[in-house]
Amino acid sequence: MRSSWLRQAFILAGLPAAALAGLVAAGHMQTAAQPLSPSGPAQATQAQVQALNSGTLLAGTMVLAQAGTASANVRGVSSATCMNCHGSTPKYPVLGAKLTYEHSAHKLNGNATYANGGGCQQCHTNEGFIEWTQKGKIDPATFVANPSQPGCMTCHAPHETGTMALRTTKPVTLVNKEEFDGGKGNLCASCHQSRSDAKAAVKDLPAKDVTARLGAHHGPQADMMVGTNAYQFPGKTYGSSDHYSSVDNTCVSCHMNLPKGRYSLSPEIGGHSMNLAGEVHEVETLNTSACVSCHKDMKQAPGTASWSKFSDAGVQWVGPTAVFAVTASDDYDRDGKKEYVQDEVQGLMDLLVNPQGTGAMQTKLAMYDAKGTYIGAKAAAPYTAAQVGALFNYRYVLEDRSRGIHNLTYTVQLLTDSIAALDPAFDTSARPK
Ligand code: HEC
Ligand code: HEC
Ligand code: HEC
Ligand code: HEC
Ligand code: HEC
Ligand code: HEC
Ligand SMILES: [Ca+2]
Repeated sequence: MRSSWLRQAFILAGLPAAALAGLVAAGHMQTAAQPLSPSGPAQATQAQVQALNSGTLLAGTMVLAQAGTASANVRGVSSATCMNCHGSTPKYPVLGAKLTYEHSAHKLNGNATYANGGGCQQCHTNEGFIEWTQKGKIDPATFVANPSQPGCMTCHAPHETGTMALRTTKPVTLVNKEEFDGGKGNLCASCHQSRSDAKAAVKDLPAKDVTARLGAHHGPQADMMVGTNAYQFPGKTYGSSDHYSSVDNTCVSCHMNLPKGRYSLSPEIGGHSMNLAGEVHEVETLNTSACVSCHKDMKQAPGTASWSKFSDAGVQWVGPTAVFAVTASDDYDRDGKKEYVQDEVQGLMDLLVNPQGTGAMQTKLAMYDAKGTYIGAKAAAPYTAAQVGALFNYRYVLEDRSRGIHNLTYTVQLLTDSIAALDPAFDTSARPK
C-alpha cells in the first residue's frame, strides 16, 4: 500500500482499513505518482491540497483536502466531514436511501454488463454516465471495463462535493432538439429519454426496415412528459396535460415521494426504489402519497385489464394490476364505459394489439401475431408513413409505461390517431382537444 496516509485518514474516519485496501485493489481509487505520506500528525501543504483537488488522487479525499486548506489539519476536519454521511447521527440518511435503492431496477436489472459500449454505457453504466456528465459526450468506440449499475455515485458525487447534491440538474436537450426542463427531474431525463427522432424514423419504408427495434427505445418518459417526439399525424393538433408544468421537480416528486405513517412505509415503493407500485406486506400497493398533495382523495383500485409490456419478442400481458382511481372524463376506448384513466389507455393499446389477436396491427396490418410476437418486418408490401407512425406511437406508449399518467392528453391523442389511421371506422369523437 503506497499511500499509508490515506489508510490513516480512513482509520481516523472510523472506517476499516480493509475497506480501503479492497477499493484500491478493485481499482476504484487512484493513488498519486507521488503519494503524500505525512508521518506523525496528518498535515497537508498547499501543494498537496492542489494535487488532491486536481483529481489525480482519490476522489474521496477531496473533501478532506478542501477542508484542510483552511486549517491544514486533516485529522480533525476529515472525520467530522465523513460523519455527515457515515457517522451514527448522519446529516444525510445514506443508509435508509440505500435500503430503498436495493429495490430499484437501477440496482436489480443488471443490464450494465450487457448494454455497455456502442454508446449504451452513457445510460446503463455508472461509469459511462459520470463520463458523460463530465465531458458532455462519451466515445461510443470505447466500453467500460468493469461496468456497474447506476448507483449512489452515479447521481450524487458525495466524495467530491461533501454533500448529497445531484451530479446534474441541467435542462436536457432531447434527441429532436426540444428541451426538457423539469427541475431535479432533469437528472432522470438525462437517461429516460427517447433515442430516436420520430421525424427522421417515420417515413414510407420497405417492410424489412420496419424492424423490431424501430422506435423510441425503452425509456421515452421525458419526451412523453413534454408531449413531443412521437409521430404526429399531419393535420392534427397535439396538446399536453398538466403534470409537466405543475409538478415541481417532475419525475422526482412522483417517483421518490415517501409514504408516511405506521406500516405504510415500504422499501419497495417511493424513495430510492423509485417505484410507484410494489408490495407492502404482500399486498399490491400504489404509492398514492406522491399524488395527494394535488389530488387529495387519490386512492388505488383493482385494475380490470391486463397490462401490455415490452418483451424481447414484442409484447406480453401481465396483471391485471392495481390502478390509480381517477375516472376518465370520456370513454376513450369506445367500449361504452368510462373507466379509470389507466384502464382506458390500456383499452386503446389493446385496440392496436391484444391477446385475442384482433387488434388493428394484427388484422388490418400483420405487424404482430396473436401471441404478441412482432412479425412486421417479414411482410412483402412496403408500409406507408402513417402505418410506421402508428407502430412508432404504439411502442412509444408501451415503453413509457405509465398508461397515460405522465401525459394523458398526448397519450390519448396519439393512440386515437394511430388506431384511426389503420381503421377509418374508429369513432374519434372522444379524442381530447
Ligand atoms: C439515453 C439513454 C439510454 C441509452 C443511450 C441506452 N439506453 Fe437502454 N434503457 C434506458 C432506460 C432509461 C431504460 C429503462 C427504461 C424503463 O424501464 O422504462 C433502458 C432499458 C434498457 C433495457 C431493458 C429493457 C427491459 O425492459 O428489460 C435494455 C435491454 C436496454 N436498455 C438496452 C440498451 C442497449 C443495448 C443500448 C445501446 C445500443 C441502450 N440500451 C442504450 C436508457 C438508455
Ligand atoms: C438515479 C439517481 C439516484 C441514485 C442512483 C441515487 N440517488 Fe440519492 N437522490 C436522488 C435524487 C433525485 C434525490 C432527491 C434530491 C433532492 O431532493 O435534492 C436523492 C436524495 C438523496 C439523499 C437525501 C439528500 C438530502 O439532501 O436530504 C440521500 C441521503 C441519498 N439520495 C443517498 C443516496 C444513496 C446512499 C444512494 C445509493 C444507495 C443514492 N442516493 C442513489 C437520486 C439518486
Ligand atoms: C456527503 C456524503 C458523504 C461524505 C461526506 C462521505 N461519504 Fe463516503 N460514501 C457516501 C456514499 C453515499 C457512499 C456509498 C454508500 C454505499 O454504497 O454504501 C459512500 C461510500 C464510502 C465508502 C465505501 C466505498 C464506496 O465507494 O462505496 C468508503 C470507504 C467511504 N465512503 C469513505 C469516506 C470517507 C473516508 C469520507 C471522508 C473523507 C467520506 N466517505 C465522506 C457518502 C459520503
Ligand atoms: C444513468 C441513467 C439513469 C438515470 C440518471 C436515471 N435512470 Fe432510471 N433507469 C435507468 C435504466 C438504465 C433503467 C433500467 C435498468 C436496467 O435495465 O439495468 C432504469 C429504470 C428505472 C425505473 C424502473 C423501470 C422498471 O422497469 O421497473 C424507474 C421507475 C426509474 N428508472 C426512474 C428514474 C427516476 C425517477 C430517475 C431520476 C431520479 C432516474 N430513473 C434516473 C437509467 C437511469
Ligand atoms: C405525476 C406523477 C409522475 C411524474 C411527474 C412522472 N411519473 Fe413516471 N410514472 C408515474 C406513474 C403513476 C407510473 C405508473 C406506475 C404504475 O402504475 O405501476 C409511472 C411509470 C413510470 C415508469 C415505469 C415504471 C415501471 O415500473 O414500469 C418509469 C420508468 C417512469 N415512470 C419514469 C419517469 C420519469 C423518468 C419521469 C420524468 C421524466 C417521470 N416518470 C415522471 C407517475 C409519474
Ligand atoms: C403538483 C400537483 C400534482 C401532482 C403531485 C399530481 N398531479 Fe395529477 N394532475 C394535476 C393537475 C393540475 C392535473 C390537471 C387537472 C385535472 O385534470 O384535474 C392533473 C391530472 C391528472 C390526471 C388526468 C385527469 C384527467 O382525466 O384529465 C390523472 C390521471 C392524474 N393527474 C393522476 C395523478 C397521479 C396518479 C399522481 C401521483 C402519482 C398525480 N396525478 C400527481 C396535478 C398533480
Ligand atoms: Ca372505456
